[in-house]
Amino acid sequence: MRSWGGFLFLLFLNLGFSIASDAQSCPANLEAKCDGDSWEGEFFPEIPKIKYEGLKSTNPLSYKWYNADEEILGKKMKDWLRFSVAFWHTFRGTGADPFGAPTKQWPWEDGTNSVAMAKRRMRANFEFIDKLGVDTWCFHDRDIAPDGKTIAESNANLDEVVELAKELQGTRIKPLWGTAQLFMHPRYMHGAATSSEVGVYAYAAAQVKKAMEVTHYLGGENFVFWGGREGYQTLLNTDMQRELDHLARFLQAAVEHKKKIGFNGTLLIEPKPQEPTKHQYDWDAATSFAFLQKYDLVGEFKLNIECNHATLSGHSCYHELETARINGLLGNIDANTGDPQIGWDTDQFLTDVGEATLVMLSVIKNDGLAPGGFNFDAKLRRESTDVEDIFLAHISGMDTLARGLRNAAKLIEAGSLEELLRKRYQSFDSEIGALIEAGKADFATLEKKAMEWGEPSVASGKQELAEMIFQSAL
Ligand code: XLS
Ligand code: NI
Ligand code: NI
Repeated sequence: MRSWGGFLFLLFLNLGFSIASDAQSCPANLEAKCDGDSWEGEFFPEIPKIKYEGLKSTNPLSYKWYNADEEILGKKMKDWLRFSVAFWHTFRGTGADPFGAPTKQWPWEDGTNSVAMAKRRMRANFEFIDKLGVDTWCFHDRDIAPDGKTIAESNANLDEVVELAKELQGTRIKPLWGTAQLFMHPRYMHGAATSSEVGVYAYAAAQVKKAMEVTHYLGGENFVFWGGREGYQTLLNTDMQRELDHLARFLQAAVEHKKKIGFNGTLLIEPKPQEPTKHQYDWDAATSFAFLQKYDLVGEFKLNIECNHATLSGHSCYHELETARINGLLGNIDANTGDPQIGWDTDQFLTDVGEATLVMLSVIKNDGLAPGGFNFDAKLRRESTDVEDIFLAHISGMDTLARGLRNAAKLIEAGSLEELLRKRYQSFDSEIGALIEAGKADFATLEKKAMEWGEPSVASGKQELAEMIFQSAL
């Protein structure tokens, strides 16, 4: 049995937007330089730049599989993978859960949610990104800058932090994507674009407008819509048709605004079946595709597939990726995984090599994800409380996907799976098969053939062989 109350509370705490009430530390050796955003020390003085050292290395602060500039199937590893740091988990995650207070006491936090604190955190973010050696980051408007009392005040807070982010990004770093956080504030309790309150709908529009503008200003390459509260708790009080119409119009307005401001980034819908609502409208890739088709939004949106969301909807990540890919909708991946024994969005770093290999098979077939990439929508475990753990978690997530890429390339180069697949469908390479695939075989033609052929011969599906081939690449 799932306890939804527990889920909501868990989500609230685990998304990392709750601020520790206990004042956190600021190292004494920085003296007065600890206040405001005037922190002048290094945030990660013990951590060097992370480098590729290969499998022989025993240094945990090194890459064993991820060699950014190495070419695999004609593309550099960094271009296949396009790794990105999720600001909310990495810098706002506190380790709090429904049963306990925050466990993480990052030395740079002062326990406040001030703009000055937001700016100092931003400095930590860019030092982290630089040491990890990745090129992109992802953010929600409200996790990088505090909410104000009015929209104008919130926008001003955001502008101040974004200005610093712009400076710290330099020429190499940019957002993989930005998004508006439309699920935490109580005003969004009935949803944002699907709220029953028109005032909330307008407020959400104002927030998305601004978030899109700052993403554009920072050179962001995509903009995400995750409908955390776009759904329902009970259909008895919900006009589903009206809510879906509102959501579609909201997304249409986002397209219009994107064009108006000259933002060329891809708009992405991130499916998730539930949590925090009992039922989210963007349940999975197929449901989202149907929605986009119904409202004539195909061509304007792609999908951001999150592996943990895939398993929540009863699919594998590979299924969701392939559903998106074959429909031309694979835009980005929120790289994480769930726990096989836990039924909610645990947002763990993906460390399963088999799963990573399947993920990379899809990505290779998609010829990469650009302008999307892999966003580590993943958090440290509650019990991981050393600053170093933030690095270790990302390194292991990056190495796992890099290993998956190498394995997937091996499989593709060996060609045996491809050959198995080709053979399995070869009866459709016949004259009548070609007619069927060209849409020219009517039922009368097929009936005539079936009668002529009699009982068809049916070959083995070779499932065990397929699995054997797959295993041999891991
Ligand atoms: C929550 C989502 C969220 C989106 C961005 O489950 O994964 O973090 O990626 O709003
Ligand atoms: Ni996500
Ligand atoms: Ni998620």
